Formats: sequence, C-alpha cells, structure tokens
Amino acid sequence: MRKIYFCGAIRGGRQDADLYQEIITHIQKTDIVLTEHIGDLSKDPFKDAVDRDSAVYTQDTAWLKESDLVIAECTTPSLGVGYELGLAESLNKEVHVFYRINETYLSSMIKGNPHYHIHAYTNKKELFDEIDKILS
Ligand code: 6IA
Repeated sequence: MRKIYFCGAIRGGRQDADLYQEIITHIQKTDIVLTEHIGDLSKDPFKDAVDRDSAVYTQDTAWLKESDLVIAECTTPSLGVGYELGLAESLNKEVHVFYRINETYLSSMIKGNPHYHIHAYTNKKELFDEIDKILS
C-alpha cells in the first residue's frame, strides 16, 4: 500500500478539520495515511505546545521523507502546510494541492509552481472524484 502524507491547517485554523477527516477516511479505503491526526478535533493543538513542537517537527519531516505521495487541502492558509509543500518539492515528491476556488486566493508561490498539481474544486463530489483519479 502507498503511504500518503496528507497536509491540512492546524494552527492555521481548524474550520476545515471535519473535511480533512473525511478526506483521510476516504484515502484510507485504499492507502495508508501517515498523518491521520490532521482531522482529529478532539486534541487541542495549542495545549502543552512547548514540549511538543520539536516532536511534531521531527515526526512530520520523517513521515514526509518516507511518503510516496503528498496531498494537501489548502483552502485554509497554513504556514506549516506551506513549509511541508516546499520540503516535498525539494524531496521531489509528487504533490497534489486542493483548494476551494470560490473561497480563497491560493498563494502564487503554490499556484504558480510547476512542480505542484493544482486542483481547484467547488464541491465535495469534485474533490473526491479527483482524489480517486490520483489514487487509481
Ligand atoms: O502551521 P500549521 O499548524 O497550520 O501547520 C499544519 C501542518 O503542519 C500539517 O499539515 C501537519 O502535518 C503539521 N503539523 C502542525 N501541527 C501539528 C501537530 N500538532 N501534530 C502533527 N502535525 C502537525 C499536534 C496537534 C494535533 C494532534 C491536532
């Protein structure tokens, strides 16, 4: 099974966390999601932060290195996701970026980068159909 590194905003904002969980559950039907906590609303990302930040960084960069494919939902802008996308490019990973075209202007540094496969969508059907195409 392929290992998918899924990126979504955490401290950038949790308004899409339920959608992240749906995406993760969907991908898990066929593949392994290394970052399955991204959709977990039960944990407070601001609590006990000081001693956890370096553990998060070490674990996530290791997972990114071992991943076969990166999928990011970028409607909610996130410094961490932007960093992960840049690192994924330098590691030459295949990267798919999703965003809701009616709700955000995706950064030119992502949208204009030919390394990334950019997928604008307007509804969940489009989103999941496109993910299925990528994973098929
Ligand atoms: O700047 P942000 O926090 O929005 O960055 C989000 C991105 O960084 C995600 O794609 C994650 O891969 C990574 N990241 C940021 N914080 C965490 C984290 N905190 N755990 C794992 N990955 C993280 C722990 C709280 C969490 C269980 C809700």
